[in-house]
Amino acid sequence: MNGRRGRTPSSSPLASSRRASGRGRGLCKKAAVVAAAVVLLAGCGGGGTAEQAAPSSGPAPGTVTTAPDGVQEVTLQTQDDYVFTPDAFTVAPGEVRLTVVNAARQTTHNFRFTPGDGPEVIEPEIPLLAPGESRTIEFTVTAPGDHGFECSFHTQLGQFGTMTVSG
Ligand SMILES: [Cu+2]
Repeated sequence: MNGRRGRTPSSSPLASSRRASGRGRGLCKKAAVVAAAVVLLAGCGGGGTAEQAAPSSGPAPGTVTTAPDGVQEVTLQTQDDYVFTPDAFTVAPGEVRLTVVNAARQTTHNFRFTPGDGPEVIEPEIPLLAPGESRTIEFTVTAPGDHGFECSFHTQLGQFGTMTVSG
């Protein structure tokens, strides 16, 4: 829609809060400094793979696209329920960059490929995904077939999905 990516450091929410705090002038100089510091912290928190959830940016969840570096990219979302959105997607053999966005307000999830399920082992996982957080893993698949994935916290509640590697 607006074409902005969630990882852009100068995305609009930050920019607008910076403008708003600058308007306070003499009265709120201290507040403005504090606000700027908060913006800076928010801007560089978490390092490489953690970023603020931005469910409205980028393609719809589950849509597999190819990045400029040739890697397949797909984003899944979790919410305050026990469902992956979507719970199934298909990639071609090759490199995959998978992002899980936890759009929940209260529920912590995780993501892993179900051990022992699938034509080959995929080790990368997201051990913890707090509300509002998103994380990205990368892996390579070579063998066609279905890989089950899950949130290991909520398998009892049926939080499973399937990634198919096409032939
Ligand atoms: Cu979960």
